[in-house]
Amino acid sequence: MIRAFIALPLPGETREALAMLQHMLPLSRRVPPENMHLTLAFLGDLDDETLEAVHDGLQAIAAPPIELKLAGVGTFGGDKPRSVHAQVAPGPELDALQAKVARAARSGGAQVASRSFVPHVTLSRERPRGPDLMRLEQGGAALSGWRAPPVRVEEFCLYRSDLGGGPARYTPLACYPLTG
Ligand code: 2AM
Repeated sequence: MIRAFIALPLPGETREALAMLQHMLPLSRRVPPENMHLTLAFLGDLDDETLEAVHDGLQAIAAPPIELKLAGVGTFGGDKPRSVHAQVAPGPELDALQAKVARAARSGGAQVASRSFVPHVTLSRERPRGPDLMRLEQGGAALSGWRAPPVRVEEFCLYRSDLGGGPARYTPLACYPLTG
């Protein structure tokens, strides 16, 4: 079985801007910049046949490039945040791409959660506590005006995720051009 997900890769300049943002916040266990991405669909463990069917579906997607605007800092988990992320401005092209990707993955036999899509780039998956949480709230508020230079992303990729022993390792299995 292969643990897989579909994401937009981020250009180096965006990952550098995000790494600087990480250092302005009281984060532990930062996501390494080379691992940063914008998840479109998490697929979980797939057998080879399903992976192949998902790949075929993704190859057939026609969609335009995405103009990504990263702006502001957020957390998931309400009063007890469990992760910290850079927010991504929502947009119709991004929503449409995510819907196509999720549909293709489901048609291929993968189970994709149907919860609503909140585009983001995870900066830390550690639960911030006590003083760190307070500093994060203050820092996050102070950085609500944070922006990365807008970028154009011209492909999306199917990734394999290997966990265990330190940070996850993400390997692109295939990338698909956004030229539609
Ligand atoms: P994230 O973008 O919020 O960090 C690869 O593991 C990506 O898939 C991660 O970036 C993570 O989302 C997402 N992911 C991992 N496990 C998940 C799960 N159980 N449900 C939904 N998304 C998950």
